[in-house]
Amino acid sequence: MLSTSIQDALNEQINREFYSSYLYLSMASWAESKNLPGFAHWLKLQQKEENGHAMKLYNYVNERGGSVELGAIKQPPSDFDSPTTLFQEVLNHERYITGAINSIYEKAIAEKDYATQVMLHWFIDEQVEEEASASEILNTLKMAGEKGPALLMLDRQLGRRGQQG
Ligand code: OFO
Repeated sequence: MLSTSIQDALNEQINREFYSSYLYLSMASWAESKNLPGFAHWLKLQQKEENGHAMKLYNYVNERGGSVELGAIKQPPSDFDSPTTLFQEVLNHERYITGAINSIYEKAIAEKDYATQVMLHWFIDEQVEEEASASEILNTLKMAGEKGPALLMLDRQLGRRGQQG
């Protein structure tokens, strides 16, 4: 059985994951409008992953006999100054999510909720990976610049996400 405070924290996290999904979909749409199909492809895959994160938490809350409460999803931004600022926002957002996961983990430790701690290990690992991939893309953008062939090459590379296994 989940405590009310862990249940509330997990419900808030479900909302954050759906917001992440919404944010990346909005970013994908911006990339499509800028003729960056590879960026859009990467962001749409990310959007699907975020839905998966929300559903993982949804299933866990139900499995533990809790009740899922879905809140309103806030409106994501729809305009971005450049691909670099967009990826800076991806990285900032993932860092924020890492902080949120860590604070639920701390709560689970304080309440001796071992099952929630074990479930959150997956999210803690996932956040390491997500921050690393956002920062790698951001660094490439900063080094290679956003114009001409460099941007085209990065767009092609991002368009191959999911094909390398
Ligand atoms: Fe991007 O990992 Fe979930 O939110």
